[in-house]
Amino acid sequence: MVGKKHKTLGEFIIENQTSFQYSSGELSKLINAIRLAAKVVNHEVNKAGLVDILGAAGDTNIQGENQQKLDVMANDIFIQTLKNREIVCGIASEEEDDFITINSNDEQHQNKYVVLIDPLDGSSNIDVNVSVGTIFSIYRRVTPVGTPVKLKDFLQPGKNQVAAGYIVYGTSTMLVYTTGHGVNGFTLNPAIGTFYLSHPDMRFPETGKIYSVNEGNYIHFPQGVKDYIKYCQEEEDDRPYTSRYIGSLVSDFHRNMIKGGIYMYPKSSLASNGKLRLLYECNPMAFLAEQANGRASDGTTRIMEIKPTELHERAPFFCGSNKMVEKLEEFIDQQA
Ligand code: P6P
Repeated sequence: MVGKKHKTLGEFIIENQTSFQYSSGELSKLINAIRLAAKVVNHEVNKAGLVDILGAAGDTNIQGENQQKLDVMANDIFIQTLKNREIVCGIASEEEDDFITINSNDEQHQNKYVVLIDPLDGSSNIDVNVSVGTIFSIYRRVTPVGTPVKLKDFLQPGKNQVAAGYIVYGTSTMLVYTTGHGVNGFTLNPAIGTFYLSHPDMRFPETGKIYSVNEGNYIHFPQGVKDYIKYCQEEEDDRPYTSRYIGSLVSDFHRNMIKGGIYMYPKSSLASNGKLRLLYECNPMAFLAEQANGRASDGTTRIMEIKPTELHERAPFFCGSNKMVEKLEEFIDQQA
């Protein structure tokens, strides 16, 4: 008997075409471009151990981090794929110092979307075979269509996003994204290169028992965060919680969305605004979290309300099950 046919990502995009607000099919084409790039990066990531592609590429990015060859390769693949589709007017990337202006063949192009990406998040895990991911965020431009894109097109608050998502290159490769109508997860069948709808309507449980933070930085955290971590460890009610931290935001987020939990990257005496980048890490993950009935803040302010001032600015980031993030915010508020 033929098994139940799972819907493919392509079928899902066509079915939901009409729900993309004022989309003339361009947003669908954009998601399709990301789908293609995800398959190419997946192929490279999966064979990384077999060819001499591991190790630093010898350069450092604007973050001052050693660029791994796979970082650079993933960046090039996503940028080239998006350029080829002539749907976007600009791209910003963790691996690019400045934003990239896309001048379509037709100078008076009508491309109205900008894309911001972290092409390979969790890159410190690349050489040790731990899952990594790609994060993307999509906005409509705010400057006139047909003119060169400007910085203000990228410095929009996260609440303006029209779509966001991630690809997690893990034990299986998944594409998880939202266009503002809930969150859906698609699993790649590598044998035929097709993504199937495996996790429809993903939602954070209202609360959970997993907290994810690099406890090695504990002594540097603000007092409110220290108090919340101790709260998670107390023997009371449904506690102590379990500590799970992969060191790859996409993987920690994905597990917590399925099982319930909170991910924390606080500011500290070592990093006054935390480590995660607001535009292409915090905002897309915050959009997904809220669309999945979760919550995302910097400890006091909703992440998607923050007005960005720089392309690579960082923000403290707390994200996950609603009740857990609310509890964390209470502890921070008590120390305010
Ligand atoms: P730390 C990866 O570099 C990343 O941006 C996130 O994916 C991850 O959660 C975090 O940084 C890990 O940072 O300082 O705990 O090693």
